[in-house]
Amino acid sequence: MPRKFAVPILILTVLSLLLSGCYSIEREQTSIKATLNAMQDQLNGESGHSTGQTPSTPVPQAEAPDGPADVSYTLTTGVAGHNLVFIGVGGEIDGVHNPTLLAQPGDIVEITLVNAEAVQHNLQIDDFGVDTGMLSGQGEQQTIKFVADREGSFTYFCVVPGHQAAGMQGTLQVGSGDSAAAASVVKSPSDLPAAVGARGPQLVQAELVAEEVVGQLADGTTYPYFTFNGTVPGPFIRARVGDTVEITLRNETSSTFVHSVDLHAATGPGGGGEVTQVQPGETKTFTFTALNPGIYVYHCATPSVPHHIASGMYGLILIEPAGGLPPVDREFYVMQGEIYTEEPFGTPGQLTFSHEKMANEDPEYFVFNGAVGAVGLASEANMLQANVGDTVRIFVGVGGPNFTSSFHVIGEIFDRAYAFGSLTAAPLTDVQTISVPPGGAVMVEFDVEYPGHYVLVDHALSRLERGLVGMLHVQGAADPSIFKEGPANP
Ligand SMILES: [Cu+2]
Repeated sequence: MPRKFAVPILILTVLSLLLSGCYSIEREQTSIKATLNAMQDQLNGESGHSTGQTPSTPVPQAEAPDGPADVSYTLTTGVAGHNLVFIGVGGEIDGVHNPTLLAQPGDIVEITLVNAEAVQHNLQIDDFGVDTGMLSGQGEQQTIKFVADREGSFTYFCVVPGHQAAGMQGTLQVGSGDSAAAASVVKSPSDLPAAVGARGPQLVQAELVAEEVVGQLADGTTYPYFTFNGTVPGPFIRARVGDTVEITLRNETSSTFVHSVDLHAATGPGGGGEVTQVQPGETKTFTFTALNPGIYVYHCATPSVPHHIASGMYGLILIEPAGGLPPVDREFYVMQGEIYTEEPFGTPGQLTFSHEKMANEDPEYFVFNGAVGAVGLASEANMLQANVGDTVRIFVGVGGPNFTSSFHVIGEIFDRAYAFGSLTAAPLTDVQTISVPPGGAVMVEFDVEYPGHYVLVDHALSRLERGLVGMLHVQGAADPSIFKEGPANP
């Protein structure tokens, strides 16, 4: 009997460790450590300037153009936590880590790299055949000059082994500035399937696609997200108790990590996590019967699991009770998570994931639906909208991976709160704030009786200053018997 379970578990563990994110992370960390050690040696062990292992001979340039540059940028080298970065100097890129450099097709582009420490670095753009040559002395600098003769996104990076993986890379964007803007990963809180209602059990099929995308975390700030179907949270899956649910997980060919899915609504090994470890380019399918109604979290279950979750791989699956849920006027889908970056909150440019801060549960960002102010503050398109008199229902989940939400809507009271996602227990009534644990969800309902803006928060309000805020906008006539400014009897 134990043997029956031990084998698959062993296989799973080995597969997970060898083939998955863990492997990549370990490999990345090893190279970062090696890099840091090398830097340490160079800074401490050796004395002064005469020590560079590689002579700093400039590499011949690919026919530098004549004439003045149309755009010129200066970058210096630096360290951000455990990562190495290029840092912008002057102008709009000043202080920005791995800034996106902009040029128009045909521009003569000049990029100067200044070496900040007595450590080897270079900057090269393979697409244009240019390279600063290896810099090794502190303060040493070299300029490359070339014609950006075609439109597109091109990578600049440091060629020293391990440095690109450790973070030394950025984008040269030639042409339309629009495409330089990072993709939005924000899931609209209004994007939910229609209610299941009173139908009988049937087959429900859902396709999840693991996509690794650089997305906008805040204005001028991007983060390397892991997503289901390109958004955070992933798609809202909706079925009813007794349904046969067929889940297909495809991992994009462009992915660099293994991914998987564990649905808390599924009864079976790992909630599907064991049979869905998918390599890049691979697809796997499994089927479960929805035995218990409720509102459930699903998430990636590939080591390092908290890395995958913190990077955005979570969503909700609703299993409606027989007969469906009572109809309401508005339904919304909101999930909370934390993001752990090497760079402090508010740093512009492309940020990098910090395994150490994640392990220490010390996030830089807290977000609803994946990005700072995503739900209605950063973009009105994602605001929760309702009219006076509506009954509003919000499905609130916490992907986490670590922090419990004290979910609250400022200026409203939950008429009904379905704690812990149970839809069969009687709801709590007249609730101000409800706890939502990581890997848990709730359903709250309330009538909106008065117009205005109502702010969604985690009442652990320090998190508001780290990006965790949303907005419900209620339109309609103001009823002074409910609320008014001034004394009761003027
Ligand atoms: Cu994953």
